[in-house]
Amino acid sequence: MSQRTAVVTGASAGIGAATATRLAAEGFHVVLGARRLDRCQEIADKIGGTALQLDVTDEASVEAFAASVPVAHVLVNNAGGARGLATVQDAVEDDWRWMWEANVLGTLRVTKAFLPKLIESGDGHVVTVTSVAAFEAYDNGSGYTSAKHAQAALHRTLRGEHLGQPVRFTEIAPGMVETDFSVNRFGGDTERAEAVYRGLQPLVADDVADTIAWAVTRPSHVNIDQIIMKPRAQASATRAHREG
Ligand code: 8X3
Repeated sequence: MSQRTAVVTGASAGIGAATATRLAAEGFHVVLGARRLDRCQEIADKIGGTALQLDVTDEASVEAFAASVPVAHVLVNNAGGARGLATVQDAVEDDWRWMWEANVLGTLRVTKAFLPKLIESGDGHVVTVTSVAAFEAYDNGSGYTSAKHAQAALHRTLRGEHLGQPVRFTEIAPGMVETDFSVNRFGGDTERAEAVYRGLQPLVADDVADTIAWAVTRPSHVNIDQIIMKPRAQASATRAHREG
């Protein structure tokens, strides 16, 4: 059997990089897409994958990316993230615009571009990394929680729209994962980012990659619809047990 291809967006760091690495170990040829091509290339060199520039907020970039990948079996919609923490009253429109572009429209664009190829493969799979923020609305997080709710609604809709076709859909909804997520959310403020994970053991990117790899390596007739995963010390987006 020829090697299966997995496409991972946001693959230059964090969950995306870990997932690319893990799927290569599972035997996939991995196509890594992200804005930072040099970072993707470094990982691709290590795992025998292919690095391509991808900005999911840019339709032309998504089109060019998809045109370079003629065959795909697995798509991992991982690109996205948060910008800022502000009340609705103080919401920064540009932050909202970026979060909706990256998480919602980015997932829409990339999924539209790859679905025909995934179905054509005869055994396709779309994994979308949402968040506990796709289930909960929390104070100061409305830009992100609303984007994640919308991204999840988009993803969950696909499941019904493609019933009967050879493609599976899995939503992975992580809670606290220590990656660049919080550093990016706080515009590079590492101290503020570190405080998010202080006093507890957060998930790491490999934990999520491990779960994604498990979902995509189930037999073709098994669809893992949703997995919500959090550190043991985290009960919800706003409730965690911290030591010290
Ligand atoms: C990240 C998890 O709790 O910051 O997707 O929304 S949270």
